[in-house]
Amino acid sequence: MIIATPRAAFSRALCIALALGFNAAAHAAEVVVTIDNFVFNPPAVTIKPGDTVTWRNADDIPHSIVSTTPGAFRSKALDTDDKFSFTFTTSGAFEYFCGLHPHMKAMITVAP
Ligand SMILES: [Cu+2]
Repeated sequence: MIIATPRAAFSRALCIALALGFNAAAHAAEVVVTIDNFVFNPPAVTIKPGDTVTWRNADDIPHSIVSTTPGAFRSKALDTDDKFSFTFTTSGAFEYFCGLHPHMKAMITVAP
């Protein structure tokens, strides 16, 4: 026989709250784009609003991330193993390039 004490009820409510919170957090994904040998990899990423893209420079020379959409996102020069993260809150297609090597181009698509 199970006796529902107030303490058990509280524990159950806490579990539900944690589960809901966990689900909300799990919904927002983080995608990693690696910069290696003058290439953004993967070059095209599709994410949902609220997701975060983290770029990591795996090259032994600096790179940066510059959106072609003015003011959207722009990193400083990233040295080897430096990271830059940006959370996309609005839908759209965001092209970007390396500020130091503008021929390096890639794209983030944000779609619900
Ligand atoms: Cu570069």
